[in-house]
Amino acid sequence: MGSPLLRLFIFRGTYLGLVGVLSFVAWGCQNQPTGAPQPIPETSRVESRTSQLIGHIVPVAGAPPAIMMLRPHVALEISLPSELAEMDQYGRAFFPQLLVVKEDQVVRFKNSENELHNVNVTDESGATVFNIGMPILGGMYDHVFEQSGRYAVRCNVHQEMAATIFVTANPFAGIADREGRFSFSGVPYGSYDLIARRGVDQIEQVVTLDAAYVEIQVGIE
Ligand SMILES: [Cu+2]
Repeated sequence: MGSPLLRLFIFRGTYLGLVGVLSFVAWGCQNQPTGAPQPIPETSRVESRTSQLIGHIVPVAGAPPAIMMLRPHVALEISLPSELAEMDQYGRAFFPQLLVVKEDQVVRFKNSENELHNVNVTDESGATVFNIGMPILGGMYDHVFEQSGRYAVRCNVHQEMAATIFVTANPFAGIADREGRFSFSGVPYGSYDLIARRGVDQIEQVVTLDAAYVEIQVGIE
């Protein structure tokens, strides 16, 4: 009994089940502690040469969050993030109010509410980069910032609407959270300047990444 098609399904099901068991056993074996050091396969060796940096910077009450960056001491081939960076408008506010992007990364501006806004972006000298109207409920505009720097974002219809876009050439950049915690993963081993920037204040310290996890406290020796 059973059609050829049904038999095929049964066969494939058994086969996949067997593969599942075999790979589970192999995974289990890899995790057994062994007496002598085993040679590491080439692929694992490459993966193990990246580090996760976990850090903390003392938060300052009332100050903007710290922008954290890693500047490598040797040139690194790190590709741009594939996802779009987004700055939305709703509740008569920009979200997020601080956006950190890489040079040449696409930034998408959106208007998600039933209220007319504009997006007026100026550079550090006060020169207008662009100023566009944003149609209600789905207005959208993409822009690529080619120059590092700090850009002010405003809506001229609502004076209370303001945000900042920070553009950097550093391959690793992000924002510390409310408690001052930050982390970077997949960072190639090596030495870096860790840069912390809050408003126009900036501090730098050298970090050496030579282990899978490295912890750092910024600004306190
Ligand atoms: Cu507005």
